[in-house]
Amino acid sequence: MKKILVTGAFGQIGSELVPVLREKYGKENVIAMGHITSPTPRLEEGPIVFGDVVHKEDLDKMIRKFDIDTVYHLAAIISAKGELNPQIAYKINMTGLYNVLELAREHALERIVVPSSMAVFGPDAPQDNTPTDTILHPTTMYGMTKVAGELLGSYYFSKYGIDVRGVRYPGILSSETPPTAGTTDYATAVFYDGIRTRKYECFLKEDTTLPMMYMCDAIKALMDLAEAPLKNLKHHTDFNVAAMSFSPKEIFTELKKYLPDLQISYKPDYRQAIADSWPRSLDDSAAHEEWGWKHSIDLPTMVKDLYEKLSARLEK
Ligand code: AKB
Repeated sequence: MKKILVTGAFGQIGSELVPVLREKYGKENVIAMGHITSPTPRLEEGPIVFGDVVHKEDLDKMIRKFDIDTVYHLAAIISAKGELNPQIAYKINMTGLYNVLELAREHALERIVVPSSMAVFGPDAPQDNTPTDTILHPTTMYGMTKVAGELLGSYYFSKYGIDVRGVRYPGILSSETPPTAGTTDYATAVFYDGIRTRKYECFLKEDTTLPMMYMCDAIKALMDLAEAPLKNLKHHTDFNVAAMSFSPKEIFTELKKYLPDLQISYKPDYRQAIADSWPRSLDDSAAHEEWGWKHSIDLPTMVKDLYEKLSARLEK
């Protein structure tokens, strides 16, 4: 049975990935490692540990203690928070990944799964149906660390045979953790503010179309790639994955079906420039061809599910 360490486990993706991994591989075999934020109650149903990915010895201790063979390395500072503190983003994203890869080499780990992001693209890439293989000139520290991370992962594969894999996520919407640090987080924040106050001030312009995905598809993408036969993969660390694209206006219109008195105002801030540098839609044909990727959730289904889950929790 696999022994999996998940870094950044208390964050947006980790809080939902860990329970799914535990269902598949057994509760005791998936160790959730977090740092500053608190774990959700569901994470406490299995082993949780505290440690900082910037400190190699913290990771080393966990790998030895739990006899880890696979790491899902989620710990990262994402776009908006990264622009507020690029130095911290560089340290966590680069040193954290480097530590994980070096430990993978030292302990001959079986697999490293590390998400990348559409933030690897910048204004020089085609914005519609952006291909997996195209020019990567990001303008954010987050995007730069993700490009470097993809390349480092590929280097460790070709130089040391470490099986490093990753998908480039679009914006992800989810119900378990409140949105904080991303440029695409407006799409979840509107549910929180809308349900509580019936008002939301959006930090992007109404027509800013971005690629997005519901969390269950995001988890499926990472786990499907992690399980794909190595011989089928031509790419490793840099698969575009897509589900839907929408603008603020489009998702707000969908949400108004459930909250007809929702009032929206727009006050674009520094995050608008980040969004403007990203794709409007992604071509994920490489993921489809090499490991059979296909999303299942569309905009109306996602909005209904998110509204039902969050209104049940927030209106208590
Ligand atoms: C962000 O907005 O920074 C993230 C991402 C696209 O990686 N959701």
